[in-house]
Amino acid sequence: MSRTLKESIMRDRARWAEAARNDPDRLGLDEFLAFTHPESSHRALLQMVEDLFEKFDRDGDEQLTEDEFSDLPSEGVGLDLREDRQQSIGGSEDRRKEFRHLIDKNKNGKADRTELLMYIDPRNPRHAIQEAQHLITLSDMNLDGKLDLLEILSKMDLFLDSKMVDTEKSFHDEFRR
Ligand SMILES: [Ca+2]
Ligand SMILES: [Ca+2]
Ligand SMILES: [Ca+2]
Repeated sequence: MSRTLKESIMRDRARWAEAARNDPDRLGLDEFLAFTHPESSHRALLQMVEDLFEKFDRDGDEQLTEDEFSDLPSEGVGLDLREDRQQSIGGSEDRRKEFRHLIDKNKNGKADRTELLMYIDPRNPRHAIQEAQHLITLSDMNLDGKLDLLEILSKMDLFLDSKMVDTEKSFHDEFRR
C-alpha cells in the first residue's frame, strides 16, 4: 500500500514540480492544495489569493498588513467624489475589523497565504483546506510550515488514510461497506 503512494508521487513528479513554484523541494499549504487537488475549484481559490496579493501587497512580501488590506485601490477616482469618499471611509473601517476578526487568526498583524485562503474559502472546500493544514501539521517534522517529499513519504499512512490523496480508495471503501 505504501509503495502505491510513493509510486504515484514519483509518477506525479511533474505535478509536484508544477505545484512547488516557490521552492522545488517543499510545498506550502497553497501548493499542497494545488498538488492534491489539481483539477478542482482550489485553483480558483488560489488564484483569488494571488489576486489579493496583486492588489494589496504593496511591498511584495506576500503578506498583507492591516494597512495594506484596508487601503482600497483608488479605482473610483473618476466617480462622484463625495459619495466615493464616504464609502471608502466606511469601507476601510469595515475592512480593518474584517482583517482583525476574520483574517488575522494568529494575531501577528499580517495575513499570509494560509489565512487568506481560510478567509476566502467558500464553504465547500473548507474541509480540504483544513485537512491539508492538518496533514501539514502532523507531517511537518522540521517545522518549516511546508512539506517536502521525505516528510510526505515518512507519513504515508496518514496520506493514504486521507480521502484527499486517495479518492479512488475512499470511493471503493464506500462501496464495500
Ligand atoms: Ca505586504
Ligand atoms: Ca497572521
Ligand atoms: Ca517541513
